[in-house]
Amino acid sequence: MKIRQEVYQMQQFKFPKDFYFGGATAAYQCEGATKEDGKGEVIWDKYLREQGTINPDPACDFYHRYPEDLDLCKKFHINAIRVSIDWARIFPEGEGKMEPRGVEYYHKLFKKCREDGVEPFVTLHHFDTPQALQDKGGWLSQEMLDAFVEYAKFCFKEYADEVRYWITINEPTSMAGQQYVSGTFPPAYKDQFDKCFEAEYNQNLVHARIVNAYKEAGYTGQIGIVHALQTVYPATDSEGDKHAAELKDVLENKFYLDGTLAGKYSKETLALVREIIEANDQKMIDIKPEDEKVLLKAAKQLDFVGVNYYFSKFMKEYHGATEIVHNGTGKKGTDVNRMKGVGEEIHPKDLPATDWDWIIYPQGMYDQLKRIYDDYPLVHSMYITENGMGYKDKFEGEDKIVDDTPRIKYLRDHMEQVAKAIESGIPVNGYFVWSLQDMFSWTNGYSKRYGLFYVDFKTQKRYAKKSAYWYKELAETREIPPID
Ligand code: BGP
Repeated sequence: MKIRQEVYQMQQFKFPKDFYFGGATAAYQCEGATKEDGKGEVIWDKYLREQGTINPDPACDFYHRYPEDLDLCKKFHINAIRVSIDWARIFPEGEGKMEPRGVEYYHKLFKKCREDGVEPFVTLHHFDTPQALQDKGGWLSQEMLDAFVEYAKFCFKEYADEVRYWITINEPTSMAGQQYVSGTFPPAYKDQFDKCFEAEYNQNLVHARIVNAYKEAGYTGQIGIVHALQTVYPATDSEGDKHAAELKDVLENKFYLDGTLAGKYSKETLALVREIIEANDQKMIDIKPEDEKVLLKAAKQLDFVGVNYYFSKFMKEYHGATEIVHNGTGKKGTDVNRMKGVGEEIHPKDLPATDWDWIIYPQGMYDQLKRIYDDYPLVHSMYITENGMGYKDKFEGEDKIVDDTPRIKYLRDHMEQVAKAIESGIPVNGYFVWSLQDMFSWTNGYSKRYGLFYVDFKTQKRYAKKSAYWYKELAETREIPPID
C-alpha cells in the first residue's frame, strides 16, 4: 500500500473566532484524593493496588490544585477544558446514597472555570466505573446501565446552570476492547469478543437513553459522545489485507459510529461483527429492533461527536491465535497485536512511532473526520477531544524550559489536518490537547507524559513546557505557529 504523506499547504489559515483551543483531563488520572470526602471505589482502585505499579494518589492533585491549573489555562489563552465527573464521588456505590461533598467539589470546579472564561466540557464516564457496579457485571449488567442513566439525570439537573457541554461516555471502545479482549483494563478478561460487542452494544444504547433524557428534559446545552477513532488501512492492496482492515475497523470504530451517529447498524457492520465473534467460536450478540428506535432518536438529536485521535493502524491478514503484547513501558518495538478473526497490526517502516509504538500518521486524522462527514450525515458538529503525544519529557531545572519539540511537531502536524478539514467544509469546532498537565497514563504509569504543563510529581509544582508557549501563540493568533 502506498502511504500518503500529504503536506498541507497552509494559506494564511485562521481558525474561526469561536473555535475552542482546549486542554483535556480525566478525573481519575488527575484528581488524586481517591479516598477523600467519602468517594467510593472505582474499578481502578483495586486493580492498581493489586498490580502495585501505579499509585493513583496524588496523581497531579487536581482535586486540590484545580484553581492553579485553571489560572494557567487563562494565562495561556486556553479557553476550554475537558474534565470528567468521577461518578463514585457523587454516588459512592454508583447508585443510592449521594455524597454531598463530591457534588460540591464539582460546583466549585465549574465555578472556577466560569470565572476564568474556560468552557468546561464535562464527561460523565471516563473509564471509572464504580466498583460496586462492576461487581454487578459492569457494562453487561442492566442494573449498571439503569444506574448510569439516573446518575446522568442527577448531574444534568444539579449542574444545569454551570455546564453547557456534556459528554456521555469517553471512548467506549477503549473500555470494551481493553476489558474483554486485550485484558489491559480491569477486570482484565481476554479474548471475549462476544462480551466485548455486548458491552459495545449496551454502551451505545445507554448513551442513547441519556441523550434522549437530556433532550426530553428540555436543557439548552449540548450533548455528545467521545470516540477513540483509529483510522485503519490495509497493509497492502491484497484482498486479505483489505478484509483485515474492515474487520479491525468494525471492532474499533464502525460498530460505535453506526450505533451512535447513524442510529442503526448497517448490514455490512453486523456481518463483520458476526464474522469476528464466530471465528472465535462464540455466539453472535442479540440485536433488538426496539433498541434501534432508541438509537435513531438519539442520533437525530446528538449535538456533537468528539474524536480522540492519536494513531492509525495498518492491517495484515492473519489466521492464527490471538496474541497481544502491550507496550506499557515505552520500550520501542515491543508491541504485538494479532487477533484471531480480525488480523495483525504491522508497523510500516517509513512511518514514525512514539516510544510506546503508536504510529504517527496525521493524515489519518483528516481521513477519519472526512469519513464521519461523508458516511454519517446526521453529524453536524465535531471536536477533536483528544490528541497529543506521549513523551519522556526531561526536566532540567527550574530555570530551563522543558524542551518538547517532538510534541510541538506532532501537535502542529495534526493541527494542520484540522485546518485542512475545516477548509474543506467539515464542521470541526474545537481541539483539545491531551493532556492539559502531566498526569498518569492508565496502563503506562507516570513516565508517559502528555501535558502542556510539566508536573513535578514530588512537589506538585507546574512548569510550562515549550509546547505550552507554542499552543498559547496558536490560541492567541488563531494561526498555526512555526516550530522554532
Ligand atoms: C485516551 C484516554 C485518556 C488518555 C489517552 C492517552 O484513550 O481517553 O484518558 O489516557 O488516551 O492514552 P495513554 O494514557 O494510554 O497513553
